[in-house]
Amino acid sequence: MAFYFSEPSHTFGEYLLVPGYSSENCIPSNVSLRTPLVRFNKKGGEEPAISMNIPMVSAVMQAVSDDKLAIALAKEGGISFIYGSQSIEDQAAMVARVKSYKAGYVTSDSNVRPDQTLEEVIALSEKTGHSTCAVTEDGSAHGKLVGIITSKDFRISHCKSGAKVSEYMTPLSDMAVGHEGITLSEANEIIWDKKVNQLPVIDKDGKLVSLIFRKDYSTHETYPNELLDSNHRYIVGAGINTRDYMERVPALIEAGADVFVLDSSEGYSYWQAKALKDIHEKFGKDVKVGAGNVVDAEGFRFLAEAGADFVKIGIGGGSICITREQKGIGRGQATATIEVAKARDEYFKETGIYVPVCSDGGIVHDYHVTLALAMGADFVMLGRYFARFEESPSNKLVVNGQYVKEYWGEGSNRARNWQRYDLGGKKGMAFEEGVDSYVPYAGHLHDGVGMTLKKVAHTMCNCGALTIPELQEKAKLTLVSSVSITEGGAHDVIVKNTSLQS
Ligand code: RVP
Repeated sequence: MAFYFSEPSHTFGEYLLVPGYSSENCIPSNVSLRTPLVRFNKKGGEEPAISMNIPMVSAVMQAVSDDKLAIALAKEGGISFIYGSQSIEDQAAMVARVKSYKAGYVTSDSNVRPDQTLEEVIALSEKTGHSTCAVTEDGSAHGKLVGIITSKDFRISHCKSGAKVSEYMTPLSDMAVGHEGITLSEANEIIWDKKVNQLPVIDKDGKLVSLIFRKDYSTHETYPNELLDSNHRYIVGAGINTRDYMERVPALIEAGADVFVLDSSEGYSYWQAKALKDIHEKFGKDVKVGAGNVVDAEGFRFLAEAGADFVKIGIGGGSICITREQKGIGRGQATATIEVAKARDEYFKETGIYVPVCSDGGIVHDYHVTLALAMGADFVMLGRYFARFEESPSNKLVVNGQYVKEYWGEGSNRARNWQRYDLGGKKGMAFEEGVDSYVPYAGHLHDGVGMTLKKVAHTMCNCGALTIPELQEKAKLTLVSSVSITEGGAHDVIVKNTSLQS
C-alpha cells in the first residue's frame, strides 16, 4: 500500500518566527553568518574544508551564475555555482575568469625595460591610462623587477631627449616590496608605513607577480566578508551532471573550481550515487561534490551515505519551475527543509559527521532566508533573487515602463538543460519543466544582499541568536492561518507609497 505522509506539506509563506529573549549582547553587529559548505567530522573537532561567510549560494542556472555574478557574490562572502548547461570549455573558461580575478592584486599592464626612453614611458602611460610603470629586465609583466617609474619621477621638459628609464626610476634597492603570498591587509600596512602609493609583489626569484595599489585597498575594505581561497583568489563552484562528469570535473578542477554540485531536479537516484562514487574514487575525496535535490529523510540518508559533501533540498518550489504541475512530484519547501535538516542531525548523532544541507528554491521574501535557516538549512540557494541584479548574465529590458531582467528555468525550452531531468537511458525524451519569464530589475548585488542580510541579522537578534546554529536551536516557528497572513501586510489602509510594500 502506498505511503501517506500524515501532515500536509507547507511552504515558507505559511510560517513565522516567534521572538525569543534578546540580551544586551544580541545586536546585529555581533551576528556571524558563517556557515559550513561541505561535510566534516564535527564530533572529531575537524573544521570544514570550505565554509562561507554568508549563507547564500546562487543557482546553477544560465540566467543566474556566470563569472560576473560569481565574483560579485564571492565579494559578499557567498558562492556561485557556474551553470553546467554549456560546453565544458566554456564553463571552465568562466571558472578560470573568476579564479584569475584578484581584487586588489593587479597584473601590471604598464611595463618597461630600464634601457627604454622617457618618451616611451609617456607614450605607454597615455595608452594604458596608468601613471605607474613597473621596470622589469625584459619589460614584461612578470619579468625580474628592477625598479618603478611614475609620472612624478621626471619632468619631460627638463630631461634631455632620449633619456633612459634607468636614470630616473626608483631602483629596487630603494623600494618597498611584498613577497608572494602577502595578504592585502599586510600590504596595506607596508603601504602606509613606507608612505608609498603602490607595492610591487615579487616571487622568490625576484620576478614581478602583481602590484597592490593604495586606492584598491579601500575597495577591498568595502567587502569585509569576501570569500577567498588560500591563494587569495575568489572561491567558486560549478554545476555538473551525471553524464559527462569524468571529462567535465577534471577540466573544471584544472580551471580552479573549488566545489561541485550535481545539478538535478531529483537526486534520489542510482545515477547520483554512481557519480559521487566515481568522482571520489577517480579524483579523490578532496574534490567536494554536493548532491540533490531531495525532499525527505530517506533521500538525504541515501546521498549522505553515497558520500555527498552537502545535500540540496527542494523539488518544484523554484519560481520558474513547473515540475509539480507537469509530473506531480515535489513537496512544500518548508516541510522538506525541516525533515531533511532533522535527518542531517540524526546522521550527525550516529556518525559524528555533519553534512550541510541547502534549501534550494522558493525564497520569495528576505525573511524566507531566515526561516529556512531557522528550519535547519545551513545555507540557501537562490535563482530568481540573483537574476534580478545588474551582475546576472541575462538581458536588462524595459517592459511596461519598468526595468526587468530575463529569467528562465533550466528545464525550459530556452535553456534545454535536459541532463538536469535525466534518468539515464536513452536521451531526447524531455518535456518542459520550467518557464521563461521576467523579474523586476533590482540594482546591484552588493546593495541587495546587504539589505537582505541586515534583515536576517535583525530577525536573528529578535530570536536571541548570534549564529546560525544558535538560531536553529532557539527558533520558535509557528504556522499561520491564511487570515493572519493578510494581517501581516499593510491592511485596511490606503497605502501612499507602494515601495513601502516591498
Ligand atoms: P528560485 O530561487 O525560486 O527562482 O528557484 C531556483 C531553483 O529552481 C534552482 O536552484 C533550481 O533548483 C530550480 N530550477 C531551475 N530551473 C528549474 C526549472 O526549469 N524547472 N528549476
